[in-house]
Amino acid sequence: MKLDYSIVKAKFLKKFDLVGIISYQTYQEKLGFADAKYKSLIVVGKNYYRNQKHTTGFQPALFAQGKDYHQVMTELFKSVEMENKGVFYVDNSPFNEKLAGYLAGFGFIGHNQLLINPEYGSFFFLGISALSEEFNNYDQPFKNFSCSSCRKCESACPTKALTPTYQKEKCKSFITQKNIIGSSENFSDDIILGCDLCQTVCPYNARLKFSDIFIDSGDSFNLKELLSLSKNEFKEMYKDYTYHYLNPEVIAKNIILRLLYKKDYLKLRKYKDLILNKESLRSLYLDHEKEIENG
Ligand code: B12
Ligand code: SF4
Ligand code: SF4
Repeated sequence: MKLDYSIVKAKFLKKFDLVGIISYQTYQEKLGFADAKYKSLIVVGKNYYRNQKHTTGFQPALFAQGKDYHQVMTELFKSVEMENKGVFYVDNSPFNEKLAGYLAGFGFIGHNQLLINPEYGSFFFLGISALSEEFNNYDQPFKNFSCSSCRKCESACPTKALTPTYQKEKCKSFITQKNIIGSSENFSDDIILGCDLCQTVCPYNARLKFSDIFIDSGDSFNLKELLSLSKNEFKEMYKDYTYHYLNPEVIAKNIILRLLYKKDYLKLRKYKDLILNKESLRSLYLDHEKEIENG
């Protein structure tokens, strides 16, 4: 028996801001592959836009502020009152979530690479539940909006990662989540993990309402703590935060490069002993030592 589209959608809409149901076959056809693992995908979106407090420290981008969104989205999914609602994935899924969201009618994929909805802009997380049942109806892609001739995100991108089209290796969000240095423009502001610049300038994000659930913000990182904790200690201490999976040295590297960008040598010197105890950050510091001495 087919599941009732309207009933299931209404149940999910009690917990999520955006809900769409698509056939797994349609999704596969877009990507050009075929397996019979599932019959349908329930795609969900949750607004995470909030007022980013202007703390003085080094901060993560909005997606990584406050409680871990993978946990929050999973809790919301579990609270949907329905039996056999499928296997739920957020982010770390085998699915291309933006493509699924596009097919589910959430919006269009913008030049900044993000899925944009006319009401929620692009500041919403995506999740997917995969089911072995068919539904009696499916959603359709949404066709009325596009970037048109706007290229504000391209002009705002500090690393030219959108010129002419997206290049992951140049993107600050990528560089700041990995143990790589990248160009100095990656460290031209105090957001030292992830990046929101191509979203904040987007006209579709100009008048958004705040999230009803992602309300914490104002997290900032402490270099001394990052340099003192092992990966496991960091993971345990920040287990409820989005960035818990990172090696603290990656975040420390970003702060050190930010201090170098600002030529804040005094602050850097303050941490010299701790930096020199960390093998991988040692060379980064020593490479710049001359400049620091002269600074
Ligand atoms: C890997 C990844 C990253 C990487 C690489 C990002 C990239 N753009 O390639 C890094 C670490 C850099 C990253 C950064 C960010 N990410 Co990210 N990321 C992912 C992840 C895990 C996989 C994306 C991916 O590589 N897909 C595979 C490739 C092949 O697909 P693709 O490049 O998107 O292109 C396909 C589609 O877009 C489609 N397509 C493109 N245009 C069109 C047009 C039409 C009409 C159609 C039909 C299809 C289509 O075709 C392409 C080929 O299949 C997804 C979660 C997931 N499982 O999907 C989150 C995800 C995309 N990220 C997300 C977020 C929030 C971010 C950041 C904003 C975080 C931040 N503040 O720093 C930045 C944004 C950077 C940017 N401008 O893109 C959200 C996006 C939500 C949204 N509203 O769009 C996701 C969905 C996570 C989630 N569960 O919410 N991310
Ligand atoms: S996330 Fe930042 S670096 Fe990446 S494309 Fe957007 S503005 Fe450029
Ligand atoms: S800033 Fe303009 S070009 Fe970039 S995603 Fe938004 S509407 Fe599209």
